[in-house]
Amino acid sequence: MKTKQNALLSTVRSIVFDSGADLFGVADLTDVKTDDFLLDSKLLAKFRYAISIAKRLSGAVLEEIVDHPTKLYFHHYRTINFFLDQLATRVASEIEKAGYSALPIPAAQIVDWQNQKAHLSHKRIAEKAGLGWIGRNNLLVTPEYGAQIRLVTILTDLPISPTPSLSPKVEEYKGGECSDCYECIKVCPAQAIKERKEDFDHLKCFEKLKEFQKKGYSSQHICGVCVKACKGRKRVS
Ligand code: B12
Ligand code: SF4
Ligand code: SF4
Repeated sequence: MKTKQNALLSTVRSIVFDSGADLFGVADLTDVKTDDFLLDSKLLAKFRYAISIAKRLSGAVLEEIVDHPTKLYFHHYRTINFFLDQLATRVASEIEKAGYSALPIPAAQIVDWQNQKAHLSHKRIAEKAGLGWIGRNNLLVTPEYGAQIRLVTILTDLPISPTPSLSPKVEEYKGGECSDCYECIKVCPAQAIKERKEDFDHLKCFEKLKEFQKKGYSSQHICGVCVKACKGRKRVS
């Protein structure tokens, strides 16, 4: 039984990396706050594990961003969402073929527009799966690529070992987490990013994104400025 599960996990990992995704991790949901997930509780109860996948954004596309989103970034944003949704569907169907259950969660679909909430938080799952930490910019920051990634999640009942927490890896360099980096604070056009990540001003950020949308930079609420600034381990090497 264990051998069959391990073989399936290794097939899933191959699908993920062969497709061009960049990071992969597994979270045990028993330790994750899920009471605010917008999923039917009976459905959610079926799944003990979550697979978290990250795809790196193009450095060249980000290069063009100065203080607002660009047309290239908007297209890239949609393309990466599409890529992640396709990949999550493939992973889920591979798991289902082997007799387990798996639910791909959309990369960027809003369920509750008033409160700007999706089915679940990909950031929270990715943090638990050891991919990175929540940075001053309120985003999931990875040592490898900073915040220059997009995320997707697949919930499953396939019993798989969770990936270890990132903390030892983070502590290896310069005090860990954001430490003495303040790059995103310097560039945020809304002054929404503060010294303490808990003080991140969600409303100021959201107002700025609405303004960008009204100006016609994109038909969706995107920005990219604090994403471009956040380069991960590279900033300290
Ligand atoms: C809705 C949404 C938004 C909304 C509001 C965000 C929100 N609710 O937190 C808006 C339009 C403002 C937004 C902005 C951005 N987003 Co957005 N967004 C989402 C989406 C679709 C759902 C988020 C969600 O439901 N969260 C549920 C809550 C409960 O969980 P949480 O996010 O962990 O919890 C936070 C909120 O509750 C927040 N909060 C607390 N009080 C308040 C009050 C208000 C008014 C708001 C808005 C938030 C808020 O604090 C919690 C801790 O951070 C996710 C995809 C997903 N399914 O995760 C992408 C996602 C979070 N966004 C992403 C990105 C990249 C962005 C932008 C950079 C835009 C862009 N693409 O250029 C900015 C970044 C803003 C920032 N610095 O945080 C990425 C993050 C990748 C990463 N590296 O972390 C995600 C994961 C999409 C993806 N598939 O990769 N986003
Ligand atoms: S998305 Fe833009 S406005 Fe919001 S925190 Fe990042 S840089 Fe600031
Ligand atoms: S740019 Fe620096 S301070 Fe901001 S989130 Fe990234 S690592 Fe943290």
